[in-house]
Amino acid sequence: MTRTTEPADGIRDPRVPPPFSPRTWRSPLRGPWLTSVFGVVLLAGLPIVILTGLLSYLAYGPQFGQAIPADVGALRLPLIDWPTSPSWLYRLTQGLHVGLGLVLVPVILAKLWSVVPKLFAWPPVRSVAQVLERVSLLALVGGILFELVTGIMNIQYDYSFGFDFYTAHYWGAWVFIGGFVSHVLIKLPTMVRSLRSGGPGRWLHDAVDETVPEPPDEHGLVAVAPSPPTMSRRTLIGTVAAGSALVGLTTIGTTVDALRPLAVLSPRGRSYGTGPNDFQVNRTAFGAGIGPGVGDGYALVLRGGPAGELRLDRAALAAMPQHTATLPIACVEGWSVTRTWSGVRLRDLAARAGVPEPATAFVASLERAGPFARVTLQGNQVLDPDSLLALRVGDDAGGPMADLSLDHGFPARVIVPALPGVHNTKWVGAIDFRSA
Ligand SMILES: Nc1nc2c(c(=O)[nH]1)N[C@H]1C(S)=C(S)[C@@H](COP(=O)(O)O)O[C@H]1N2
Ligand SMILES: [Mo]
Repeated sequence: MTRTTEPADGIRDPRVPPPFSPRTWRSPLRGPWLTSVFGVVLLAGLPIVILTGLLSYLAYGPQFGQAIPADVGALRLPLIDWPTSPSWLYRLTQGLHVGLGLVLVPVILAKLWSVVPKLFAWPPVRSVAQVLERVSLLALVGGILFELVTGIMNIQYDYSFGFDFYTAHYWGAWVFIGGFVSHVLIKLPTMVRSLRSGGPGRWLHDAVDETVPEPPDEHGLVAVAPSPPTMSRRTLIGTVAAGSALVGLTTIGTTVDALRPLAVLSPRGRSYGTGPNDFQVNRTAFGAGIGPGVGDGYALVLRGGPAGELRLDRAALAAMPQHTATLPIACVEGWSVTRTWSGVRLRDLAARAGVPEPATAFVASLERAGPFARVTLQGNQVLDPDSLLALRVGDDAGGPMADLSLDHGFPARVIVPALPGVHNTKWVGAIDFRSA
């Protein structure tokens, strides 16, 4: 075989053992074109996963110190007031973050497989440039694997790692972003060139018995001692695509009501209550230490007005003007559901408390401990006409309404358009409206 470039030392030196000898890697499918096919898919998809992840951080209200981690030093993002419209905004951004992230897993694994010989390049240190490239690859590969593992464990409710998920996922994201950006800058020309070399469908076209390795490359991806092909490139790419499609099919049901039965990988089971209360529960009343007697003697406490504290029992709340809104709950873990909610507008409660133009509202649950028992809402989130202290819930198709079940926040819960699910506080005990 004639080579256009100087071969790595390991090729001719028989003392270099596997896996560092390039002869270890025999698949005839590996090569810059194949890697670039997976690369271009990731180049299109991963920026969306990154951006929607950062948006989720912003949606948590870092200006109130309630995004996690609260203090991110130099990596502070520009603060914005998260909007309340469109009401499906967080459902879309977070559904994309989790859903697309999962769908890309097979592609990421295939891309890593396609470049694995580089991981064992010999000699390991050749030049300063090569060391820098390997460090950026470490950030890239380590970062993406860390983000995938922590993200998937989180949506599967597995908090067995001994650190805070949000904090780890946030810092891991920046390690990954650093690796990703430098990798794209370094590799973009190679990717474009490799894809062009494949021409329209050149490598895709070959059947298995026509499959030959790509021409020798300077990157060390093409096998120097290839085995005979056992599958064609299009079979490999098709298998990866089918894997992604399967992941997509078993995930989409966590956000699209009609496809709910397909969500076989969701750890949340299938039944959560009766009638309109039959939808996902993130923290159960039992888990939150809320007993069935929570409604006895219940009175919502309103604070912040000039007249001091005001108490409204459920009858008083029910006697106020009731408003109905059809709004999603969209959890940071990717699932979402649309329901019709009815109750008292938050802005009516603010006016009742004597703070008609609140800058913020601090909502406290009756739940004592628990990371999500308290939240600060922005002014626009309090004043939106669809922002409710909900007392009742119905399905998304105009069916009959029922009182909230204990698990969904009886006697009363917050529901605000486009708000991350986590901030739709259940079992609300008090709201403190603040004018500045
Ligand atoms: N008091 C309280 N409210 C809470 C939570 C909580 O742990 N405690 N979990 C939140 C989360 S993470 C989500 S996604 C929504 C889910 O609402 P649901 O359980 O009624 O579906 O409730 C939110 N409200
Ligand atoms: Mo959530």
